[in-house]
Amino acid sequence: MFELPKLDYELNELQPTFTSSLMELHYAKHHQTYIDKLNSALEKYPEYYKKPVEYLVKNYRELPDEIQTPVRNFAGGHYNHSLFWRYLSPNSSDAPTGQLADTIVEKFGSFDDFKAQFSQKAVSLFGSGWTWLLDDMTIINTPNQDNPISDGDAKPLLCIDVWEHAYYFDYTYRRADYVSGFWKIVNWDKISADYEKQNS
Ligand code: MN3
Repeated sequence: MFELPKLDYELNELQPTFTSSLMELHYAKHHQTYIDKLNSALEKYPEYYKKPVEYLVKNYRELPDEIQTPVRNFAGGHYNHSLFWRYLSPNSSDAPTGQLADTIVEKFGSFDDFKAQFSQKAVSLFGSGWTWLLDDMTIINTPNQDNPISDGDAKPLLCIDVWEHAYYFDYTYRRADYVSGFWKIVNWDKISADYEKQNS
């Protein structure tokens, strides 16, 4: 059975970007619901409880027909949120370091230009979905709970949840303000280390 991952921080530690109430709703309610629905979708196929969620997201098209769509949505929801929480920190460093910092400058011109492009992509996403920075230095949007690993070899380095449930409680319709706040809690130390590991 899949379980809610523990966070590296308390629900009140991402303020002021996220209030504790929003974190409680998003983590303990929305994320938990994706996990509950994934577990119930797999009831007839308990062998998949033992697989890493990443495997299910990557290979959902190979699964029995009747569970492909629920796995796409609910394993996707579980995995995407697990990545999102992992990329955040109350002790955010302002910018990436090392190899990732160099690659971002090479590809986007500057870290600020990267942030502007990523923000623009997130603010302009229509409907519900996610914005991603992938390790091939592309910035893409995916709809609903889709994850880029289902459709290619590039791996996520950073993502932002742009479903309304991710910000409406704190920001109402002001998605751009949410995206600005997001930059204050990005765990660049962890993301920079991930990148070094993937490229070593
Ligand atoms: Mn969400």
